[in-house]
Amino acid sequence: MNADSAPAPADCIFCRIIAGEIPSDQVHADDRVVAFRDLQPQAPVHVLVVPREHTADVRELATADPTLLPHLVAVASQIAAELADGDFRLVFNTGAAAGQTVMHTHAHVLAGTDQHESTT
Ligand code: IU
Repeated sequence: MNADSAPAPADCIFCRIIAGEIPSDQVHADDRVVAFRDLQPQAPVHVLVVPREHTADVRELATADPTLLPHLVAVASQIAAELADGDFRLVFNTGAAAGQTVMHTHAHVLAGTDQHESTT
């Protein structure tokens, strides 16, 4: 755990997916992030890029480990190039009032021909 991040809640679903306790359709994994397809896709390619270390949201991540953000963007870019035409939207819902439902930092990568239609 990073000194600036709170401990993960025991029931964090994304921590459990990262640990392999819950299956996911994984498209990328490295020592810092994993990426898997969203269960309820809002675009032809809808992947979540999730830091392995638990933080609640991107505000907390930016403080806890600012070097992780450019890596996350690079992974998103690689996924969009591999699974779509390379163009993508990157969305961090941040806080419940902004629509965040899973309180483990994640970036939505939305790509494919009609990704501009998505409201995620
Ligand atoms: P949000 O930004 O916190 O609202 O997004 C959470 C996303 O996680 C949402 O798009 C869900 O469909 C997705 N998701 C998932 O892919 N697998 C799960 O087990 C759960 C949520 I819970």
